Amino acid sequence: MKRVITFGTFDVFHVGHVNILERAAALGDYLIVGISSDQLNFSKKQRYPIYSQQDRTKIISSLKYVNEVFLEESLELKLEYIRKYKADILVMGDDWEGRFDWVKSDCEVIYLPRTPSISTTEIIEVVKQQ
Ligand code: C2G
Repeated sequence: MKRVITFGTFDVFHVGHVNILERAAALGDYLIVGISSDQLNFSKKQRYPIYSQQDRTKIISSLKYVNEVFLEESLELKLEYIRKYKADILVMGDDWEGRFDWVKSDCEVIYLPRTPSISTTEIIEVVKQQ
C-alpha cells in the first residue's frame, strides 16, 4: 500500500491540475493533497488566489483520484506533512524540479512534467483581455 502526497494551490482549477493529480494517484494506492492556504499563496505570489481556500479544498476533495486533503500553511513544513500523513512518495510538477530533494531522507521524490500551454496565470490574463 503506497501513499502518495502532492501539494499545490490549484486556483482556477484546470486540466493541468487534473493531469498531475491523475498521474500522482497512478503512482500509488492512496493520494493525499496539501492545498496551499490563501496566506501561503500571498506570501509566495504577492496576491490572493481567485478561489478561496475553502472552495479550492471543496473542488479537490470532490475528485475521484483524491483520498484526503489538508491545508498547507508553509513550504518549510513539507517534511512534517510527509511524516504526519506517512507518505512514501512526494510528487511535484517539474516547475519545482530539485526544490524538494531535501525530503529524500524520508520519502521518494518524483517531479512530473507539467501539462504544456495552460496555467492559472495565463487564464487570468486571457480573461482580463476580453
Ligand atoms: N501543474 C501542471 N501543469 C500545469 C499547471 C500546473 O502539471 N500546466 C501542476 C504544478 O506543477 C503543481 C500542481 O499542478 O504540481 C499545482 O500547481 P499550482 O497550483 O500552480 O501549485 P503551486 O502554486 O506551484 O503550489 O508546496 C508547493 C506549492 O504549494 C505548489
